Amino acid sequence: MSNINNNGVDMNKKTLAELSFTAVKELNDEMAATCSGGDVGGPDPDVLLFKDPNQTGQSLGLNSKTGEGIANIGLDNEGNDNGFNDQTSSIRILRGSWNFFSDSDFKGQSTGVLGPGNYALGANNDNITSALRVAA
Ligand SMILES: [Ca+2]
Ligand SMILES: [Ca+2]
Repeated sequence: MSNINNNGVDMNKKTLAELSFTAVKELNDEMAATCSGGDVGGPDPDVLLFKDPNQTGQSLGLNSKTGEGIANIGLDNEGNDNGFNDQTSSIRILRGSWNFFSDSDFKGQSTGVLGPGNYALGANNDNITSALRVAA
């Protein structure tokens, strides 16, 4: 008579993205202050952000160790505005599993965890401000 499984999670109502977001948010609350050690714009990126749909337009590479990320995508490694805040319309993930957020410091709306592949951003189009590498 119930859809609730042994973990108390109603799988018919929770999407994978929502479940992932909960786990990542807990990670964020503990680690965001010290884990923003990723790099933007370097060679051999783990992730490419594109300003236009379907992996076209100007791109920005991101690199990070697992458990760290880029707390403000709009700033380059010298702290200067790189023009990429709230501009991303598509993503290519080359390595790792990542979560992208609408606000700085891994807050706000989340895409959910995404592994290697090409993605459109849907509701988060022109909204992404931070990126966290959640798995290798
Ligand atoms: Ca765009
Ligand atoms: Ca934003």
